[in-house]
Amino acid sequence: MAKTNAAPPGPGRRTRALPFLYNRTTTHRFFRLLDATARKTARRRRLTARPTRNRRATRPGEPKRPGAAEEPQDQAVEAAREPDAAAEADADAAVVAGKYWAHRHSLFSLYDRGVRMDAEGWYSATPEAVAASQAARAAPGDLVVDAFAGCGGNSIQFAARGCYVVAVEIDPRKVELAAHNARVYGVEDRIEFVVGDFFRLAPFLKADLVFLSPPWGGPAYIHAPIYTLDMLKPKDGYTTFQAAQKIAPNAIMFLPRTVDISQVEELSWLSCPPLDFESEENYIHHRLKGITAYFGRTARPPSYHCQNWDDEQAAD
Ligand code: MGP
Repeated sequence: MAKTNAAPPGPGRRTRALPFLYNRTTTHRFFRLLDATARKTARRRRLTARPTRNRRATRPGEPKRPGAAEEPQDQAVEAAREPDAAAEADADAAVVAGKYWAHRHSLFSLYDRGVRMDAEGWYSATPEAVAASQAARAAPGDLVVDAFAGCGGNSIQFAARGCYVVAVEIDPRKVELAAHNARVYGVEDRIEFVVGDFFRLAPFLKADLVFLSPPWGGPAYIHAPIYTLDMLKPKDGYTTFQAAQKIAPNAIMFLPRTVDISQVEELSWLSCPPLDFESEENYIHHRLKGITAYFGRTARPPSYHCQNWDDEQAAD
C-alpha cells in the first residue's frame, strides 16, 4: 500500500471543507486528542502483543497459527469495542500471549496440523497427556458425556480411547472449534456435538460416564489460596456433580490444584452407598496443573495418586 503523508494544516481545499480543524485553538486541541488516542492504542498493542520471543511468522507450507478470527490478541481488539469486555479480553490476551502459547504442543500434540482455540480454550484446555490418562479410565465402547466440552480436548481423547462421546457445549463458536479439532485428530465420527446447557440437558441423558471440566473462573482462580467448590462456574460443584449423577454414577472431574480436596471427597458421600473415590495430582514437566477426581468405577484404590507427564513421555 502506498504511504500517504498528511498535508500540514493550511489554506486550500481541506481548509474550506473543515474550517473548524484549522482554527488555531481547535487545531491544537484536536491534535492533542489525536496524539493521546494514538498513545493509548500503542500502549494497548504493547500489552497484548508480548512476548515476541515465542511469536514468529508462519513459514511457507507450515500450518497456520490460530486464524485471524481466533487469534486472542485480535479478539481482545474486537472485544475492546465493548467497554465491559475490554478489560477481560486484554487480560486473556496477555495471559495467552505470555505463557499458554509456549504450552501449545502439550495442550494439543497435533497443534501444528491446524488445531484451533479461542482465548478461553487456551487457558482451560486440559493438557493432552492428562486428558489421555483421564480417558484411559473409560472402557472402549463406553458412552461418555463431556459436560463442558470447550474446544474439544477431552472429547477427542475419549474418542481416541474408543468411546462414543456426547460433547455438550453452550457456546456454538466453541463447538465449531471442537468439531474442527476432532477432524484434525480423525475422531469426528465418534463424537456427537450438542450446543446446549448441560444443566438443562442432564435430566434427559443417560451414559456410562460423565466428564466434568467446568470453568474455574479464569486464570485468576489461582489467587484464592484454597479453591472451594462453590467457586466453580456457571454453578457450584455440588450442583454440577448432582446434575452429572442423573446421567451416570461414574464421573471424572478436573479441578484446580488448590481445590479443597476434602470437599471433593464429600461429593462421593452424596450417593448411597458412597461412590468409590480417588484423587490424582496431574503434573506436566514436574509442574502441578490440576487435580483429577474419579468417582464410581473410574476410581482405583489406593485413594491417592500422583502422576507426572513430560512432553517426551506424552509424545511416545
Ligand atoms: P493455570 O494454573 O492457569 O496455568 O492452568 P499453569 O499452566 O499452571 O501456569 P503456572 O505458571 O501458573 O504454573 C493450568 C491448567 O489448568 C490449564 O492448562 C488447564 O488445563 C487448567 N485450567 C486452567 N483454568 C483457568 C481452567 C478453567 O477455567 N477451567 C478448566 N476446566 N481448566 C482450567
